[in-house]
Amino acid sequence: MVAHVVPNDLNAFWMPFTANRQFKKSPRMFVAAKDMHYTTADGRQVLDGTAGLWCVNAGHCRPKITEAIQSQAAELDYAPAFQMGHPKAFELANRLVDLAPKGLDHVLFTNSGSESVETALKVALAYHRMKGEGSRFRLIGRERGYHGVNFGGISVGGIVSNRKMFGTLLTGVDHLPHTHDLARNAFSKGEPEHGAELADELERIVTLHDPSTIAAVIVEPVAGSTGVLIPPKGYLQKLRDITKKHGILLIFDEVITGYGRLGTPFGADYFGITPDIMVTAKGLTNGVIPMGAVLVSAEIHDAFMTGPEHLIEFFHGYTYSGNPIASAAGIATLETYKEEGLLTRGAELGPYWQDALHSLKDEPHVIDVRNIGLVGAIELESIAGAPTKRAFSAFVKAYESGYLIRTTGDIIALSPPLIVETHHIDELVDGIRKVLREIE
Ligand code: PXG
Repeated sequence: MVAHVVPNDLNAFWMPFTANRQFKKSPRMFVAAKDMHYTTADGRQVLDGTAGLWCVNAGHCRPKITEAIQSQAAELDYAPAFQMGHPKAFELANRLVDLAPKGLDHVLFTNSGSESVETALKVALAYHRMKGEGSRFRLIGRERGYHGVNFGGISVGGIVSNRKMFGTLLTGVDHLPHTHDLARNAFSKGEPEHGAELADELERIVTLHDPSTIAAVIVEPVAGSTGVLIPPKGYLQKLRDITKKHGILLIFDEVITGYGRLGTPFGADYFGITPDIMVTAKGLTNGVIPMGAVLVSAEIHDAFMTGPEHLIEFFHGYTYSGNPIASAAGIATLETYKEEGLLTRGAELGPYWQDALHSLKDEPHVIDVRNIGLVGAIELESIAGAPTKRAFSAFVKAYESGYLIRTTGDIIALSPPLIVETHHIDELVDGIRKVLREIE
């Protein structure tokens, strides 16, 4: 039985990335979830078109994960993360290394995507210094990139509204141009044809600052949060070639693309490109317990393993790094993915997903449809003078009609749990079709 309880005072909780006043006037509350659906406080079922916030890749309330968390909480609730260990953190790290592209051999645990980003940037800076190249202090991100909300992440990130209120940010940061190009690439299926040359901008930036000052380049293989920008064919390979040529580390932020979203375990596998550092979170624990993991190459790790053995090699970590309950959840999640073939399910369902999404091409307001793996986006023409308003109405109407979608700007982003069936895809796409026909 689900208790249909709604708090009667919504004032105290200042909600994250939310239109608080609008929400509190007409709240949207979930009280339960199972597999592909949520139950709302008023007893309706809502189809999850976004895997929560791109994280519930195995669907909701999966027994193996729930049980692992319950029994771990009763057995070893917490163990100090510094100078002490517990077996499950090591086991999870080993499993991640087995799953990850060859060459990423060591894992640092965090509690979120944002912390994973900060960790990766700090590893990159410290690595060069350990190698005697402390002059490499610059970090290169990309316009429209999203790397969480902490200071390093918003500095290399490129979403203006997430940056402009927060002062000077990190110094020594530069940005590649984004790759969104509707004029040439609208309605692309999978990787767009045009735009690989935008990676050459990295050569220009490297020349401007001199390679000897640049530590790392960080990009999302597919930019998610900004509205699903899929890299043009050949673009990521160019970034890999240029970074390698100049001794610059390449960091893939795979917080969204990791754990099966593209139909491969990681985006790196999809594109056949191995970064030096891979940032993950979200799907690592099916979104159920906060946890992130940063994978690094042996070369990076080994650069720190010098000096007297009683000394700490890297002055970084969190109270909850590799927390026992999070580790148990991570292990159970990876087992669930494996048992059900979820990390490659996106490849099997991808063609169906693509056809379904592109059937929206001629619906009102639609100026682009794009897709890769089990991710999709429908870009709408903005209402003149009121950007985001049209997509927000679509979001509210979809919710009222029983579908959870995400919107950013005037883009609808979709990323269902990887257990999605074709009938769910039909239902979701038909639901969106109806919404597009109803909104202004
Ligand atoms: N990197 C990337 C690529 C992300 O997408 C983060 C870092 C930060 O993760 P945490 O766990 O600190 O939130 C993210 C998170 C959305 C949406 O719908 C996207 C994210 C989070 C919430 C909503 O666009 N991405």
